[in-house]
Amino acid sequence: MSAPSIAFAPSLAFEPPIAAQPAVQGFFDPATNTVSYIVHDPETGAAAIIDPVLDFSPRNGRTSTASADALLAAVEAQGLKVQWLLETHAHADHLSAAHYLRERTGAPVVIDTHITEVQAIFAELFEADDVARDGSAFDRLVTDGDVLPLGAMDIRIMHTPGHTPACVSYLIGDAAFIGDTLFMPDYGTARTDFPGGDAHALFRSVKRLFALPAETRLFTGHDYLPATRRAPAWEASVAQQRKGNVHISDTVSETEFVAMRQARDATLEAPLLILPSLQVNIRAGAMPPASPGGHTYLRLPINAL
Ligand SMILES: N[C@@H](CCC(=O)N[C@@H](CS)C(=O)NCC(=O)O)C(=O)O
Ligand SMILES: [Fe+2]
Repeated sequence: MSAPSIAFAPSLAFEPPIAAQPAVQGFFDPATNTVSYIVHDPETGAAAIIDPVLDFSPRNGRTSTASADALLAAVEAQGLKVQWLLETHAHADHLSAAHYLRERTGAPVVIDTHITEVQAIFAELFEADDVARDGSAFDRLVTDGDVLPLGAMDIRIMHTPGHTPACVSYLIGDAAFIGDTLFMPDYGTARTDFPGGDAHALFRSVKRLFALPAETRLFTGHDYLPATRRAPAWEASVAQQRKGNVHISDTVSETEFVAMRQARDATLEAPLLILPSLQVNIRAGAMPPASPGGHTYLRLPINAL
C-alpha cells in the first residue's frame, strides 16, 4: 500500500493498539438508512451504544422506541453493561434515542465539544430558549485526543469535522466508528452543506482516518445503498477505503474532492427529518418541554432553511 498523499504532523497521528478486538454489532434502520452499533469488550462485557435511533413518523408526529428497545434487548441477551452512549454528531436525518437510553441504562451521553456551535445555530433557528448553548444537555463533552475507558479497552476520540463541526470518530482497538465521514467505498462520503459543514475539513478528516493502520475496521453511520448493491453494509477496512472509495481514494486530491463534493451537495435535497431531528438532537435526544396545555410540540420554521 502506498503512503497517504498528505503529510501529517506527528501530533495528529493515532496509533491504536491494533491487537485489541472489540465485538461489534450493527443495527440497520431501513427508515433512515442509519446504522447504530453495540460495541463491547469481550473480556469484561463493558459496552457502548453508538448513534441509537428514536423512530419518528413525519406523517403523524408519533415516536416509537422499537429500534432502541432492540438495542436494549441485545444488550440484555448478552449480559452486557452499557457504559457509554456515544453520538458521532448531532444528526440531521433521524432523531437520537440517547435520552431514552440514558433513562433506561443510566449511561452518560457523549458528544464532541463543538456541539456548542451546532446548538448555537439551531437553538436560534428554533428559538429553543430552554437549550443552553454550552453542551450541558449532554453528560460528557469530548475533544480530540481524549480517552474514555471501556472495560479493559480504551475509546479514543478523533475529531473528524467536515459533515458538521462536531463530528467525531470513536477508536476502540482495531475498530473505528466514523459516523458521517466516509460511507461504504461504493457510495463515497457524507455531504458537507449543513451549517458549519466544510468539504476541505472533511477531506482532512478522511486523511486522518486513512492514516490509521490498513487493517482498521471502519464502521459507517449510514448506508445509502448505491444502485449496484441491495444488501446494507457498514464495514470496510482502511485499505479498502483508500483503494476503492468512489469519492476519495488515495489518488484524489483535495481540490478534486472539494469540487466534486460541493457540486454533489448542490443537488441534494434537505433530509426528510432535518427539522424534527435537529431540535431534538441538540437536546441530546430529549423533546422540548411540554406546553402549558400538556402537549409536546416540535417547530416548523417557514422559509428559514
Ligand atoms: N434521503 C435522505 C438523505 C439524508 C442525508 O442527507 N444524509 C446525509 C448524512 S446525515 C448525507 O451525507 N447524505 C449523503 C447523500 O445523500 O449522498 C433523507 O431524506 O433522510
Ligand atoms: Fe449526519
